[in-house]
Amino acid sequence: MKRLLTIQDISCVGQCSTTVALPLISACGVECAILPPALLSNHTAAGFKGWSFCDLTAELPKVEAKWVEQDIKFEAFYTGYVCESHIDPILSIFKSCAKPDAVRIVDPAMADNGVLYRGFAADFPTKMARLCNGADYLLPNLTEAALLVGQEPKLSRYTQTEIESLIAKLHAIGAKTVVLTGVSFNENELGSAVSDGKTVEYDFNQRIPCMFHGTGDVFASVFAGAILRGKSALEAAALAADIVCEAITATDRDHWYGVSFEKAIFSLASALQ
Ligand code: PXL
Repeated sequence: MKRLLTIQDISCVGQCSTTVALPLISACGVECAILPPALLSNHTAAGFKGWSFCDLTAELPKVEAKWVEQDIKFEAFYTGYVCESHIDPILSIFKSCAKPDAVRIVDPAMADNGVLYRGFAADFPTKMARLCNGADYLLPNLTEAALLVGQEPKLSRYTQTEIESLIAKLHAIGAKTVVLTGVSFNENELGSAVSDGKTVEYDFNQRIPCMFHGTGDVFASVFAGAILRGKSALEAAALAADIVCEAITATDRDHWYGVSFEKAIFSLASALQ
């Protein structure tokens, strides 16, 4: 069994980050170690009135030192929501705790719908770009992609030419494979563009006309698990999108802060059996 380290916050309530990654990656049949660089009472998205934030930056080098001392290494890293002070310690762990050919999966979780998440400064995307440089798989949504390359996020539909130009810029900041989510060329479909730097391939599902929190984390977690189980980037993106759709469909209308991904775990485990 392969061992992946996920580095992202623990939001105690809210079905995002680590509380999504751990169960979904486990369901993929991949061992999931965790390193939370911050502990929050809940996520920061609209709906919650506020949040507590315990920064664990100082803990990161201490954890790293113990892992180095004991020769604890990982086949893969998957990073999600992190803050500026976490980036250098994470880059150090990428180097010191990597098995040969360890895979880096970076979800630059920082923005959606044209705006940065509450709490991030306007220059944060330039900091996040440092974590994206060298990513084997970079998983931004359209807003994150634009901010990472210094473009104004666009809320109207992108053309295929615009999508592919955005992808080229993401490769230029150092991403090997780009999986751009939230791509849509018509009203009925929503999906992702997967590029290895030579070819761009697309995967689409029927659009579900609702906005849910935490779907990016479900997508990235399933993607990471599927990659470690030997799927191609396109196959992993397609499975991740199917699981997101199943989770959304299974979520009660009044369940506002996340998606009921728990109800899609059986499908996920079956798909990767
Ligand atoms: O789902 C991404 C995410 C993760 N962690 C925290 C967040 C968010 C999105 O808002 O606030 C703390």
